[in-house]
Amino acid sequence: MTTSAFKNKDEIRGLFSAAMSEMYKSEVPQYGKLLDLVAHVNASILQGDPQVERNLIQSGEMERLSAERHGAIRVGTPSELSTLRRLFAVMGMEPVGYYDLAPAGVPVHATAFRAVEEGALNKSPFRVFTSLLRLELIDDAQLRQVAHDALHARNIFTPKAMELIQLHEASGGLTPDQAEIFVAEALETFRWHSSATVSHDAFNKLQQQHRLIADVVAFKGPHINHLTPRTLDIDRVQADMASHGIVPKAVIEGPPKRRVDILLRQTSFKALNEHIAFPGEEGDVKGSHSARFGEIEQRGAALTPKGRALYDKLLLAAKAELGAAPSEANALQYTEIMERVFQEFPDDLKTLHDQGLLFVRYYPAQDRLASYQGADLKQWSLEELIARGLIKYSPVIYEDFLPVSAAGIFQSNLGSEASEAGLSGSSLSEFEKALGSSVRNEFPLYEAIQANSLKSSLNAIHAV
Ligand code: OOG
Ligand code: NI
Repeated sequence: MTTSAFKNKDEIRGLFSAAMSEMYKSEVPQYGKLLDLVAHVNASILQGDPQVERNLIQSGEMERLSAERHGAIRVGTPSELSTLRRLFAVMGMEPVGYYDLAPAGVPVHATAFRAVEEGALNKSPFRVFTSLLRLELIDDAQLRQVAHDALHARNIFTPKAMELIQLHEASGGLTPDQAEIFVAEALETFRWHSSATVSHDAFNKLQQQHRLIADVVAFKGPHINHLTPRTLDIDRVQADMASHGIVPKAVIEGPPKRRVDILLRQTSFKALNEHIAFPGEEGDVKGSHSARFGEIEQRGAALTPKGRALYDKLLLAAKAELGAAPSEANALQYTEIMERVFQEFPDDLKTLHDQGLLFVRYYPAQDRLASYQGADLKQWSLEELIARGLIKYSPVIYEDFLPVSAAGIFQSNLGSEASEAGLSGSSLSEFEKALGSSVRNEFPLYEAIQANSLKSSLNAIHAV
């Protein structure tokens, strides 16, 4: 079989993300409400500023505006994690970035499965933030055993999904028919199950240890716990949630509102309390659990290591000044502190670029090139070409996550017992061992986009 007979992996990812969205909307009606609000806000932004719409059409993003950008799941064993890696590979998604949530008191470490090529990201940017529970952090040995047994007794993948994963590995792709079956079978892994696999008593004990532990251990599978569409104005959606009957988390995670968006801003509605049944209790609803929520995101420029270090430094300073976890009680104060502290972060594209704080995509200014016919453009440095308006640039969009923000998202959905005290002992090498492969560092991916764009811009200019 020739490779062209295979279904394109980006298309499989697109189908999967659409199927997941449909499933989640029917499972969590509140999520459908959030989608409506986001669509409403996006539409009014587009109406108010035709330039935004032109930009989106030009960059080919318009049709995907309302498609989800990411989702998240949490798994319990190395084998679950490594099989997920193989499952996501069918859809062209690779593990990028390592996120250690232990310092924020959340007993997981994580990666994001996503497409890495620019063209692939444009086709479907859908990613899955995937956390591995660190069982060793359960200090009660008996409870640790209960958790271990429950996790090892379950199989979160359907036999057909396994078969198609193996087929993909053996032949390098799936035909359109196989891909369609794969999407339906893979979806099963992410479905919600309203009955727990452990006793009510064990469930309570797991919850007491950490709500997250119960969420991962006590169910048949790693239900998708949120999906996240993109909004054109996150502050508006945050402000409007309450009047739409949606309870927002206290603060927007990530950088404050700025002229040049950087990294990632996120907020969510709080996880809903859902009834669950326990084994042996014959459909008698005995308990409840809150795990599933809806989130929105707004992405900005990817920062260089230098820019990222400045972001981390300022975020740390702002959090230290607040002196407590952000909450409803100090939300206004948090926003005031963040805006003030982040004044140290340049907020115009030229300074950000000249100081090497963000990654950019360079492009030749075709309209200006004509007037330089015959000139020896090779003698000019990049700075000079930019100063003469022959090379322009725009920010490369950040495609990854932020550990402090992720911890904030976890905590706002785990209730008040979420601990601020740091846990210790996780490591990238442990995670990679569980994953069965290394995770890619995100910085070289952005670096390559910038370097390639510079190279093709210079080629175009030198060809004049
Ligand atoms: C994942 C939280 C992290 C994000 O957007 O930062 C996340 C989880 O709650 O499982 O999705
Ligand atoms: Ni998220």
